[in-house]
Amino acid sequence: MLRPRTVLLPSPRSFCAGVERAISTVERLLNEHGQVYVRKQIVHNQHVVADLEARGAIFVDELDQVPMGSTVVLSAHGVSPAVRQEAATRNLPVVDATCPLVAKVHLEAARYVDRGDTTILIGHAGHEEVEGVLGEAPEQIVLVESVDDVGHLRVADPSWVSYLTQTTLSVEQTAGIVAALKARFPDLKGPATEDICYATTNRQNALAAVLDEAQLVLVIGSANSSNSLRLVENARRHGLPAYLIDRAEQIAPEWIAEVDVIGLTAGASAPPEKVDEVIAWLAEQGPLTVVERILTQETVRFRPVVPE
Ligand code: 2E4
Ligand code: SF4
Repeated sequence: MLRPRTVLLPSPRSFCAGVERAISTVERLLNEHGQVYVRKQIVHNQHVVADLEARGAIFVDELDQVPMGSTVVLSAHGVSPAVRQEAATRNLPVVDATCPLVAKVHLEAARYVDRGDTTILIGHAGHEEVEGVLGEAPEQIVLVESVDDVGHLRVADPSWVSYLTQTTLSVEQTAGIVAALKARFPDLKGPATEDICYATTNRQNALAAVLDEAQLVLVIGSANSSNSLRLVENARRHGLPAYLIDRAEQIAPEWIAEVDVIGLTAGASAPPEKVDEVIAWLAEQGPLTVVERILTQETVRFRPVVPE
């Protein structure tokens, strides 16, 4: 038995409105048809994908793996116009589970590009959301990942530059990049409201509120989940050991051996049951006190997806 421990549970954590909506879209189609194709992981979480797969969802990487005429769900991270075009060409009815807050970034990108701006997208290379937004105008949207990248930017006309961001970035890191962009391009224009979404921001702020007390941070989420990774990074920047885990069994005994206070949170795509399972596992190791730290209540809900 280990010594008594406290778990601090920041709230909000786990599923956001966009994830709930994307998962229920697949569930509804499974209830109606028993089977449905989904392009890419509906959200970046192993458990969610495995559970839907067991219930009949077929996840594919690209649309050419979907038989002609079969309905295909597009994941919460959004797609480029080229993917929509391909679906139309292949006669695939599309059910679009793109989060409305990602769709908003696409609309902004199209607007900036239409008025002729060089559009700078702050985000992580290779991420599906970034690929989708870049696809709105590959020759006019430039990706920037760091302050360093800002120094190397080349733009057609420095007085016609706009920026956008991926929805799941670190609020703090992004502020530094935006400041560097503004210093380089004084006429820089940006979105009316922040592109980093409410769920990403709330999860980061809620975790930040326990970082002074915690000695270790565990973030439940999968390795390709951008918003979950940002939580781990924020905790590490605060000087704490922090780990991303999918399940309790991944917790190494030495992580918790000398620790009295653990901060435990979950990314926006990680199911709430996984948090309960980790708490149950920690309680098996020794006496445990669980304290929830509610920073804010989330009331955002999105309308269900309407088939196109
Ligand atoms: C769509 C947009 O983007 P990230 O890798 O964090 O996605 P994940 O599926 O982990 O989280 C939900 C989500 C979906 C976040 N932003
Ligand atoms: Fe939408 Fe934000 Fe959730 Fe992503 S994290 S699905 S952008 S609400």
